[in-house]
This record gives sequence, C-alpha cells and structure tokens, in this order.
Amino acid sequence: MLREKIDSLLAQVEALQAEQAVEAEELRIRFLGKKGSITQLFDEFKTVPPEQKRELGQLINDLKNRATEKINTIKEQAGEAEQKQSALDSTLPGDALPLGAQHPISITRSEIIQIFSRLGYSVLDGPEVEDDWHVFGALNFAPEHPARDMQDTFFITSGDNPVILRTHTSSVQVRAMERMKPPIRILCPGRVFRNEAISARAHCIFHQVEGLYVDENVSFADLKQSILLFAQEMFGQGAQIRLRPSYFPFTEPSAEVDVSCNICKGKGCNICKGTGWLEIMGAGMVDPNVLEACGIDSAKYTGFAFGMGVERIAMLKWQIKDLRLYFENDVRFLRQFEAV
Ligand code: 2U9
Repeated sequence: MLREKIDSLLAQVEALQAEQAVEAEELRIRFLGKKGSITQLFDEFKTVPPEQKRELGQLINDLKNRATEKINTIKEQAGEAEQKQSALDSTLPGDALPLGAQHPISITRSEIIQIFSRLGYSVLDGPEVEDDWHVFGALNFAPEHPARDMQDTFFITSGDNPVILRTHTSSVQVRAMERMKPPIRILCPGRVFRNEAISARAHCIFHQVEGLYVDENVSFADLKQSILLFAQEMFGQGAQIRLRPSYFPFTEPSAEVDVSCNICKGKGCNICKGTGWLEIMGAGMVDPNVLEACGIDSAKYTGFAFGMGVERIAMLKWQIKDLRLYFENDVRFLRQFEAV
C-alpha cells in the first residue's frame, strides 16, 4: 500500500512542470509542505512493520530528495525567465521600420488630380474591360479605323460584339455622359492597354488622366486657359503653352499641347531636342457626334476634353529616360522618390 503510494508520487514528481516561480512554490507546498502528500508519508511510515522500515524509509527519503531537487530546478528556471522578461523595457521606442515610397506614377497622378479638383473636376472610375461602343463607337471612330484592329487593341473575345481592354479612359467619360446631365466636369484617371511592343518609349500598359467639361457656352478659350493653369501648376509658374493643330476622331478642332521646356527655359537642349517645347497632352472641343451618341443635345451644349499619359508627365518632371523602369519595381529606382 505505502509502496504503491511512493511509486505513484514519484511518477507525479517526475512529471511536474511550472512556468512561473509562484506556481513552483505552490508545488512545493502541495508535495513537501506541512500537510503535503510526501510529508504525510512519514506519518504512515510509523505504522510500517519493523522488517520493512529500512527499505521503505530509504524509498521515502529518496522521493523527498527527488521532489526537493525537481521543484528547486523548476523554481530557478521560472525565476530566470521572469528576470529576462522584466529586463524588457516596454517604454523604449520600437525599432524603426524601413519606409516605403510612393510610386512616381502615383505621385504624378495625385498631383494632376489635385490641380484639376481645384477647378471643380470630380474624379470618376470605370471598367478596364470594355465593349466596342464605349471605347470606339460612341467616340466617332470610323468602322474601319485602325485602332479597332487587333494590332492595336487587346481582344478578350472576338466576333460581332467583342470584349476588349480599353485603349483610353474616354470610355469612362462616355459612360458618364450617358447617365449624367450637363454641367459635367470630370477627371478620369486609370490604366489603359495597347497592343504595342515594349520599349524605352512604349509599353502595352500605361496610365492616363483624361478630362471632360460639358456645359452651355464652353469654348476653346476655356480649354486653353484651363490647360495653361494646369501647366503652370505642374511645371512652374513661368511655364508657357502652345497648341498645334491635330486630329482625333472624338474632338473637332483638336490640338496637341506643348509646354515650354523647364530644363532650358525654352532655349533648346537635348531634353526638348533643341525645340524649347515638350509635348504634354492632346485636347480639343468634343465632336458634336460624340455628344449626340451619348444622349447630349449638341445644339445646346458644347464641351472640351483633354488627355495625357501619366508616364510621360512623370518622365518630363524627373527626366526619367526609360518607360520600363516604372514596371520593374527596382528599389534603387523607387527609393529616389522616398522624400517626394
Ligand atoms: C470624350 C470625348 C473626348 C480625350 C482626349 C486626347 C485628346 C489625347 C492622348 C494623350 C496621350 C492619349 O495617353 S495618350 O496617348 N489623348 O490626345 N484625349 S482629347 O477626349 C475625349 C474624351 C472623352 C467623351
């Protein structure tokens, strides 16, 4: 009986565990305290027949020594762990995490949006996967226009009513005009897709910001003044603009807009190839056919629109020479914009 109790207590002692010093002290009381289960064995030992006393006495003493040793070790270990923990000063400032940087395309897009928001434009988003009507049809592209070709546009499905990737964000303005009434003053930033070979000067994915203003009596003079204000905010108060006649299916008249070179201040350098001017965007008065296709009365309303490539504006701002840098995510390139 006593022998079994000793064996069972020895097994319990060997299995003891504690993580804190207070828990170890509780174990000591439970096994070795005045009323502890090992201490009580000594009372029971008094009733053991004399011929067994020597053997059982030895076993009880061994058990007591093993329990004392085990509990002391547990206490020491728990104490050390607690000391280590209290050496942590939770009031110290944490380790500084390395800061990321905004991508130059994001910085430039935000700056463009900020400038036009001050002129009352609101930002509008739309689908990147589109149909022919919103990308080409409503924008006065002729049925056989080359932009509709697979060489220029990414097709997701073919057939009579193909699903395509938008080649410009003008599709967002078409959708807006279909559901809104003038006055409309919107800015449409977003990714666009063109089936082009990738090089330093072209990419199959790039970012545009397009703007549209439709109301009664909107004139070409309004367009010129809005773009001048944008150019001065973006490239400095001394910036000048010039408009060269151009052609787009969706605007008439149309123009290509240049800004005076901010490197040589118009004198001519290798950035502006000696001309003193840098092309920044296209613009024009919205073609009446486009207004009508979107359900807007072209006899009552006129509008102007403009479009620019964000990559190009960022290239001019920071003299970035290769478009591919924007997509490579090389931290040596991205880190240069940390403080912007
Ligand atoms: C509607 C009507 C007209 C948006 C415009 C341009 C001129 C233009 C290019 C600049 C460089 C595209 O990124 S780029 O390759 N854009 O030249 N975009 S006018 O005209 C619109 C838009 C929507 C309903």
